[in-house]
Amino acid sequence: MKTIDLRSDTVTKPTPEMLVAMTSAPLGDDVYGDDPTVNELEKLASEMLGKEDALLLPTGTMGNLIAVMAHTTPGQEIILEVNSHIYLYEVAGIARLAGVQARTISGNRGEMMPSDIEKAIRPDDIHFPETGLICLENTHNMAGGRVIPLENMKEIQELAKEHQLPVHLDGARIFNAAAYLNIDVKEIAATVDSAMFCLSKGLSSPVGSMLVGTCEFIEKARKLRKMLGGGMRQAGVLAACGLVSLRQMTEQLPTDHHNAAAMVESLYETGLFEVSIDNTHTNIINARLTVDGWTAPKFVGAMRENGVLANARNEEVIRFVTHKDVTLEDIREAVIRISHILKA
Ligand code: TLP
Repeated sequence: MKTIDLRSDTVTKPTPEMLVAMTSAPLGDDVYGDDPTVNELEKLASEMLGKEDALLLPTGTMGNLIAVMAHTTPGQEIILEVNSHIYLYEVAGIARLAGVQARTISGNRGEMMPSDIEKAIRPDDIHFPETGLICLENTHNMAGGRVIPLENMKEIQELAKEHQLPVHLDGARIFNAAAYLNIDVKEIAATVDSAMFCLSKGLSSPVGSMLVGTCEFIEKARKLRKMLGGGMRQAGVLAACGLVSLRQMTEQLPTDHHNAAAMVESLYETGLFEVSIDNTHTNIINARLTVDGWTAPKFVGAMRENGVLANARNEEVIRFVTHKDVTLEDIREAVIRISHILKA
């Protein structure tokens, strides 16, 4: 029985082009700044995102942490959405390592209202910490890969400018957002001061994320990356894959989105899940199990026994993620296996 892995787009294997590119990439020592393949990737990423400079990092988590550290000073407060990845899933690195306090705002499916942000910006008062940064996330993971509208990001940008605050985007899946909106990724990046995006998710690289921003910001970030132990040497073997990601793999994302929409429809037809086609913008599906006697973790265990892998969000919701290593046929097969479990 073939295993159908819908746990995350992080499970994607490198493409054959990546494996070839790794073996032929010119290499150097990136801590000395002389790995030509890393330099080429950083140049391409900054051009594609429309920012002055870029930095290759091992993970998105490190990219977000470094962005927070570079934009703030310890003791400040940062504003972020209550279900954001930085707040929920990055091991409180912002508290422990950046030394900042999180001020969370409840969004509407990941989207923060500018008026709520404005209320959270601290006025000058001897008792208060200083607000140092606003963080956004697009696509929004916990909101089921929902795309935050560009208009909302522009309004937040205006507000941040009025208060002289920087804005950082956790754009782990920024290319999915751009594909959904059918716009150049530059348009999204133009609404923020810095952005992190992942090469290792739908873009299929084995390892790697990028941070983009001004030259001054990236210079600071480079030093912080070294401090955190992320200064890699012949990182060109990874950058070679990243170049394939940026040149070829963004074309895969509309297929992943189409497959997710097809899966939502099939899950809906089983009558066993609450799913929303309107909220499934990209490659992430939040499916609420509506069968008595089953919890999401228990069901995830039963799916595993039937060769379908997914993650439970909580007691009720299961997350499925589509990506290049699952085909439409795999998805149809997964839903057949799922309905068999529940009907048995
Ligand atoms: N998300 C992973 C898990 O950590 C949950 C996943 O499978 O979705 N920002 C966002 C929005 C993310 O979804 C992730 C990874 C990250 C940052 C962190 O990236 P990595 O895993 O490279 O540290």
